[in-house]
Amino acid sequence: MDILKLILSECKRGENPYIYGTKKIKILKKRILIIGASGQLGTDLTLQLRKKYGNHKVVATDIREDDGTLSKEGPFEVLDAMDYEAIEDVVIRYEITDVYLLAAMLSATAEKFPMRAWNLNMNSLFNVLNLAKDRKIKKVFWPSSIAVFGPTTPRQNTPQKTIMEPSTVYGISKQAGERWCEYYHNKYGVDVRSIRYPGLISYKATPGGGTTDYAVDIYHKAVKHSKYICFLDKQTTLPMMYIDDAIRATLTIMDAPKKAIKVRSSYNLSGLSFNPIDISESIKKQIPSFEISYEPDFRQKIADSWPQSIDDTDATKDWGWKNKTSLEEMTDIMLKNLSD
Ligand code: AKB
Repeated sequence: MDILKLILSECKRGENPYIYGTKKIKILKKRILIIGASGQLGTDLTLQLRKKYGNHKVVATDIREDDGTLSKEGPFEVLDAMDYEAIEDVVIRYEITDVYLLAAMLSATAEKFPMRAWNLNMNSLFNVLNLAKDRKIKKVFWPSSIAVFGPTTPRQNTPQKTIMEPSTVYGISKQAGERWCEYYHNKYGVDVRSIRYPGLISYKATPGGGTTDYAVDIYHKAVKHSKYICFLDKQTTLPMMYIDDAIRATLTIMDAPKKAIKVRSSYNLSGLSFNPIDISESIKKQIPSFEISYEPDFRQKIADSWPQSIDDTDATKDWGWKNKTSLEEMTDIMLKNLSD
């Protein structure tokens, strides 16, 4: 795009720095790289960041080719999160300032491939932290998870700081990642920000390999077959969140002034807490014929080691976090969009 057109389009979106001051200069200079953009969180986050900053400013990348969802409106590249040189090359070519590292192996798959999970989850993080340490990028977002907690953690209203003895490969990698994020911030001044996501529920992209995935799958099966066989038991209460809230949290923490971010490991984030009975009851209100049955598998043990609800006082205090979407509202949105 030539520079005149760029400035004109940015004027229309209220982003012209000459009119709107120095904060807007920062926005104009911002160029974002998303690694692992085709996953569940990445898809919605890429679309939202492009809406906010402009399509051409958000470079989506993934280990797999895109099906058109992300490459239609903006730049897309195939990129391996484990390949430092390849990431550095994209950073230089696109003059990237902020990196969102979303590539990871989630809890259920990681139990099957422990070493692959550890290598992917840790090496990708080091690649991005080292780019920031060498001042090749300015800001990093890295997602942590409720999986950092374990069977010895208090399960109700789990505090920000508490016993953390994760019993899954994924949880161990996320906890180690949190320690490294804090270390890189304290030692090298790296501006890294992180959230401990609960299970995320969305309709644009499906999750892959997680323990909380049932809460997405259930909506797909409800719409298609009016029944669902759940791989977790009926009373398994877990922290969850609708994707719009998770994206809003991500944009808010990344926009917050540096000094507001007091936690440089990762913030607790609370949204909803429900079990398979609760979600099936909310579906039944709209699809009365819906039936659920239970066949718990190895994922039950993972779920049983995680908290049931989360205390997110620090996120509220430091950068104004508040969840919005209720279970009933989420069911409404999910069923409507999956039926279209
Ligand atoms: C998983 O189930 O592994 C993820 C998570 C809670 O981080 N959704």
